[in-house]
Amino acid sequence: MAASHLPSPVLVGAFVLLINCLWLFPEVTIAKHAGITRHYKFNVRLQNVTRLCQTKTILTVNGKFPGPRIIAREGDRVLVKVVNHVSNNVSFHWHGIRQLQSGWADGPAYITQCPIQTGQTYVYNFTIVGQRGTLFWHAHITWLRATLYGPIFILPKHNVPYPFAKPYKEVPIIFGEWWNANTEAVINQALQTGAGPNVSDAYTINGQPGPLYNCSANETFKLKVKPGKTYLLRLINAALNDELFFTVANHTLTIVEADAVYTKPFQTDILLIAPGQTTNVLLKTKAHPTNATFLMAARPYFTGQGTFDNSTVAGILEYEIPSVASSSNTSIKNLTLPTSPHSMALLSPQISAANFEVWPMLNTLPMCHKQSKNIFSSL
Ligand SMILES: [Cu+2]
Repeated sequence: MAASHLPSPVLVGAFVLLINCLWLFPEVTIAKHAGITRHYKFNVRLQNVTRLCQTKTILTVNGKFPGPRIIAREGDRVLVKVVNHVSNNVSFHWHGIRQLQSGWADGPAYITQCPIQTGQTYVYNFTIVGQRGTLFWHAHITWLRATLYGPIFILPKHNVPYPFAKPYKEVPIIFGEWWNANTEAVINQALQTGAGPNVSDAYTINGQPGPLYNCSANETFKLKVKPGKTYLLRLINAALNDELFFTVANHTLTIVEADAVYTKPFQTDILLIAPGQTTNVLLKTKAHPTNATFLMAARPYFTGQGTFDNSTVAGILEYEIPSVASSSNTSIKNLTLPTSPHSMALLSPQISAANFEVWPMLNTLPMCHKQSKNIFSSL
């Protein structure tokens, strides 16, 4: 029965068909390497929040301030279902996402879409192509982005490492601006009078103003770290108007990415980040820290006409060292202030222009790849 060992004509035909299919539709063969689809749901809701000893009602996503993080890999498709439970019209911008062939998902109200009305739902649908690093999302109608914002972590594709040693932990550091007044009233007044909007009452790190403002010592962002580890700080400036200088006392930052493009790594003890910009930095913690806590701080610098919020937001870098007392009773007086000339100027009320003249140069980042900045997305 030798014939029974030969492939039947049906099997041969099926095999030929399969080969033809793979030839004609190569995406079938690479499907398992392509991105996946990630689903998020954004419920836009009101929430009472207390800052600087005043409670006010703000718009939030899922009751969180700042809002939830979106995590995806390069090549993934992201679906965000937004449900509007508030009386304001809303829309969301995926700030810096290139939106190749999906411009209708970009988000600016009245530009690429009608805003999402009260009680309505809209699904944003886009694929992240050729970008990896940190971006962020925020509302894109009137001034709702004052409280509606959150990070976007874009990881490299599966089995593609970072072009630097894998960090021990990744942490979002989101700068924002806080007004005690209703921010819609602030922008409406400015539009009616033609003058600039009233300046903010505080800057925030991850929604917290920190100990340098009145009545906010308990509203301080703390980053607990272990000695001798590398942390990836994903910095996002979600402030409305102000370019901010950022530093961590007695620590050096290594910049590795800006606006979802890797950079040639370089070290600095201070950096400038403008509203809408993002950057990733590596922070290597000391193996044998002399103190348990260090300040991290951000503040603007401005030489033009007009008023601005000339205050400093601070957070705390706290080493988890068993032999050192817990930070629960840390007071501002015990904190180590930055000692470098630049950093001292940053926290000094008397700012010397001479100290600042060189700082804007730090914003010129060397890029690894000849990729232009994203010109498709608006602020
Ligand atoms: Cu934007």
